[in-house]
Amino acid sequence: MSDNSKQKDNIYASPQAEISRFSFDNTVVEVFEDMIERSVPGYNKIIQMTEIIAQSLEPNLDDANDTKIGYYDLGCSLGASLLAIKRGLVKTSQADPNIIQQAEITGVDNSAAMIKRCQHIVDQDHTPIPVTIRCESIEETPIDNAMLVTLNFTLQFIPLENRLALLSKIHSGMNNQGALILSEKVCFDSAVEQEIMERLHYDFKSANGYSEMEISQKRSALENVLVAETIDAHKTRLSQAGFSNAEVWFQCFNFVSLIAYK
Ligand code: GEK
Repeated sequence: MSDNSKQKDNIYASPQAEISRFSFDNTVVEVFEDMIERSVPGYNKIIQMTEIIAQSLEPNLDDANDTKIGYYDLGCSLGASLLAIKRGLVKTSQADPNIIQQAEITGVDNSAAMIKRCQHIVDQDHTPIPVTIRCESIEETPIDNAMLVTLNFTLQFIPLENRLALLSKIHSGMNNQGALILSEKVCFDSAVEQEIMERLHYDFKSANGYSEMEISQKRSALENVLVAETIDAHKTRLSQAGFSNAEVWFQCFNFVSLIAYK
């Protein structure tokens, strides 16, 4: 399943006397593409569909080209989601070239190592929509006239008590046609469902070449770092933040993606 051109994730392949808290440092950045593809079922599908969703939204474009329309990828890592948005907008520009002058894509991540590599990747893409990469906490990022915001597997790393404020800020900064893609690892109220989904996720990782020890050491490193919630908890919070609709558009085992409209 994995692509040989990517550097292989071996971070937890040998036994570690003490497992430190997972962090998005240089070691993780080096293997990140391989790690996320082999660990998150449906990741590539979500990225692919982000392009389609970006294209599906209909911004109010004007001939004067003076209203900037925001597209934000919060927790952008190496920029996979923002590049998918960019591909979608480039296709949109074939029908309405004004999008090239009006769209502004912003990628935000608070890992300096991730941002450095992300900027390098983004610089290789010469299609015409401008992209700005910012190294800061997404809790600090101003959101302005946003058409699409992606929070792909990032809200799960934000302290629980800060999540509503973040979603409320995103909602306030969106225009009336705007949408949010929220992708997360989730947990379940039902112990049986939890066990089934966790086992299937384990089997997915195992089929992708991770050993039992790697899976277990990574799980320990992520404990209290990645805090998953139920789909209902996400829907309730999205509604509290002001979103009118929040629907699951994708699920694979304990990984889901929701789309919420302003
Ligand atoms: C993708 N969306 O490939 N502010 C900014 N960034 C943060 C914060 C924060 N407070 N907390 C964590 N991050 C990507 C994948 S990875 C998901 C997202 C994963 C960043 C962190 O540095 C990392 O790059 C990203 O969120 C989460 O579509 O690895 O499971």
